Amino acid sequence: MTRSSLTKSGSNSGSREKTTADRRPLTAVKNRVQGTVSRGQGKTDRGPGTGDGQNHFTSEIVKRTTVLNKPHNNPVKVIHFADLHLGMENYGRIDSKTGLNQRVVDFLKSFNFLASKAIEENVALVVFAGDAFRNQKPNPTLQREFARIIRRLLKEDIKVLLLVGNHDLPNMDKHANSMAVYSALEIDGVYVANKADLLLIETKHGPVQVATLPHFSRSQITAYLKEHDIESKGKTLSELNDLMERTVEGFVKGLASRVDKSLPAILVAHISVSSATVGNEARSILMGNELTVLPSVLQQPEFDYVALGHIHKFQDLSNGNYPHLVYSGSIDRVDFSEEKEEKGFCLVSLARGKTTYKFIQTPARRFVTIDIECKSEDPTAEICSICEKTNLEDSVVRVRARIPARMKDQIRKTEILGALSHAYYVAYINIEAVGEQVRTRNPNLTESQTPIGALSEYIKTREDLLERKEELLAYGQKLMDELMQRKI
Ligand SMILES: [Mn+2]
Repeated sequence: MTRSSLTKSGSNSGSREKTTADRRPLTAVKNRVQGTVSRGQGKTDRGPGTGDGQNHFTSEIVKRTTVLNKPHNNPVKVIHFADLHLGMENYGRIDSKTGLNQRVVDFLKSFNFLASKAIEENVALVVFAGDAFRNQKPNPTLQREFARIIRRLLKEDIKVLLLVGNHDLPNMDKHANSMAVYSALEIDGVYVANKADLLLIETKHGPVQVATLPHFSRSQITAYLKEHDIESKGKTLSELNDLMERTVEGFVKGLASRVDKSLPAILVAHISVSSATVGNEARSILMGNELTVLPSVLQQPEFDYVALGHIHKFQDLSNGNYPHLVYSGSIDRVDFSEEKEEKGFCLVSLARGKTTYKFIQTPARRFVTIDIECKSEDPTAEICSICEKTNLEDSVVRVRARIPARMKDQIRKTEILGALSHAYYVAYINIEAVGEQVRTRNPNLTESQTPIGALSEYIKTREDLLERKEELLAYGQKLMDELMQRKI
């Protein structure tokens, strides 16, 4: 396995040599094409005071004039994954071995599985489509664990492209994104993309063009429009959406026009596509707070594969057209909304005009919902029996039982917990009482009533008792008399 490209990242070995002769002529081109990327060496548009989040949009068109090396004949093997969300800790305890939350261990396990697959399959490039951590401020432990896996890939001469997603973005433009340390260190083989750009990455299987479209918030696009004197005021919401979608389309077409058609090209984007099926992660999309684009905006023929991130469900939106337009989904389950989803990543065989891919499942944590409609006279036993019979090994489980309201007090939760002891984690047990009559308070029943007066009012409301009214009142009076006597 060649380690030739690890010139800067490897400090523990002096014996590595640059062997790839075909790499040299590309360097100049590479730097030019990458000019707008925040890798430190990109000097082209890093004006004074520009932080990591600034110049989010590509501001110049870099034209390549140098003739590139011929691509290799074989396809380039690429892994596309997204939405790692390292640091999600719901439904997890601290793992005593590692000191990490078990859910973090789960996500790392899936990520390591991906790295092993990349090595085993001799992958040349790993494309990450955004949202590395739960938020933009991952703690040092999470950063270390993430870096360890990136290092595993680099050691095998696998190039890594990290696209900035919404969860990676700082609140302030001048602050760093969650993966900015990789650009600050200028680690050879790692590319952090925080703006619309076209990169040329020389992999061990040949050159690959990667067009990058990080997450854009509506306010960023509004600012962009303002900067470019495009009027966005006074428009209706739908007119504004159209304008924003056209703006993104302009970015994509601009990138597509720069693609060298003799080489394979990928578009990687962290964005929501209107035809996608969304889960919990996308509440803001459904609520219209987020920019959404049509598949056709991204599915430009200049590209051979469109690697999407943001939506956690794996899905191919290409609708029979070329190139494939794919959400790889997240590599592990974040919550119950992802219970039924397959989790994994895409192994792409990238070749000009004939790219294919397959979905590979990760060993993601199982989530299981047990829904029970109780019918028997002992709902606890009924719930326990179903829980015991369900395969809950290594699973996060929740129980949702519906029981007749009159039995509500009979539920023994400790017994149900016992019946779930073979699960990895019990999220919750929810008992819903059904058929409970909604009683409205009779306005005539007040504290100023005598007990017998109150009983009389009550009987009036009960048709089934009315014919025995006198009898019931007599018994009631008798009881009251006895009570009064005892008191005395
Ligand atoms: Mn996202």
